[in-house]
Amino acid sequence: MCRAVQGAGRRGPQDHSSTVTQTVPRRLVRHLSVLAAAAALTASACSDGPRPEPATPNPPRAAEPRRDPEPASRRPRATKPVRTEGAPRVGVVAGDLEVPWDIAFLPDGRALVTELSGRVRLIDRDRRLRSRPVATVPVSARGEGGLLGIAVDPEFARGRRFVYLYVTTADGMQVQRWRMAGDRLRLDDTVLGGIAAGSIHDSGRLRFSPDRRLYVATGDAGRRELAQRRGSLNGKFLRLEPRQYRGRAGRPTIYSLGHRNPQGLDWQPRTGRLFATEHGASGFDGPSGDDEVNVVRRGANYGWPTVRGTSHGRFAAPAHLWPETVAPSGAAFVSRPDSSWTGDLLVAALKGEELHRLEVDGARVTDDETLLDGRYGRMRAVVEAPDGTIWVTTSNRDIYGSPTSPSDDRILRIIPPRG
Ligand SMILES: [Ca+2]
Repeated sequence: MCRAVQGAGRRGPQDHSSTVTQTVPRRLVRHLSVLAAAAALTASACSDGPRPEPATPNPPRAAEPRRDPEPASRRPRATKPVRTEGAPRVGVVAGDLEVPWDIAFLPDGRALVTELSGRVRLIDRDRRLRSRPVATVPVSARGEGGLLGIAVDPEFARGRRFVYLYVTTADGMQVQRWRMAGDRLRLDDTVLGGIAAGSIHDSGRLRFSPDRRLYVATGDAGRRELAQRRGSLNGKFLRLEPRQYRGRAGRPTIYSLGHRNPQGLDWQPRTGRLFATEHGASGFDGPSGDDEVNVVRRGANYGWPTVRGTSHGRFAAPAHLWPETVAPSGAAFVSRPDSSWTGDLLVAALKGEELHRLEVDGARVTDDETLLDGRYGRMRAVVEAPDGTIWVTTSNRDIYGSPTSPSDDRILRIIPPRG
């Protein structure tokens, strides 16, 4: 049976084209490519079991990297990325997860996945989900909080076998360093604390920059005045040096301020610009809408809660704006070559229940294509796998969602189109 078709939820493939038509006024949507993607999704829907994979011109196993002692940033990427002809193809890597919040790949190609409830799961190189968690992290799973982001030490392959977790605790948000021994993670130390947690706006994303600093996004925790308060770590992008994240951070660098709830960040290939997504107001703290993509620069103030929308005055204005709420979460550039998506910024949208493919020219967003619209529900994380495929997590079992499939929540694997 085609479970994905049965469980497609609010917007099934049959009404996809009408959905696109209705949303054209608020989005720059490319009808043909979206419809082509919808057709491809329909074709692959019957493979929507626990971990089947649609046939692909390039067998993924053959394209996976070998074990390599070099850190990821220095590893020569000799293997060709997995690509497909025509429309993107979507498969399901894993299901029955508890709000998979973030994904980080180990140098050997295996993937670690955080679940909001506190479990860290391991997906083997053959994309099989281990049933036993590699760690169960004590969390304060209140509202939007819990076990959120994950990042692997850039020198993991050189013996720094550390994994960094972003956790909501009873004492606030913490960045914790865990050590991987065998297939288990053990708590090593708390790297960073002093970040207020709330039942909302905990951000939760952390990522290593190409120059191996650790960037930690923080939300306003529902107290919007914190974002402009320089003495607070909330509503900021924080930056940690290697000696800080491998020791104790002490006072992190406040890289930028004036953020409401940024949940996605990545660096543009070649230029090194930091792009980040941010949720706009949602009613109680202002009229709903005005979700942002920002180019985050050191020392800049992004304006929350003083300004919003396109008019940012003396504050740094967004590079892209969604006037109506899509709730952008994870973000990742397509960095591997040979795809028509290479260089684009992918953004996972929660309320929008879609993946946005933003075309970027320098620091400007020039186009916004909607993919997977409504097919799989809320989208939380998006990452580029070592083999060049795109992994996306759903978030239909969080406090705002409802399952679109009996196997929610799931991790999707998208094969980008050749280009
Ligand atoms: Ca702003």
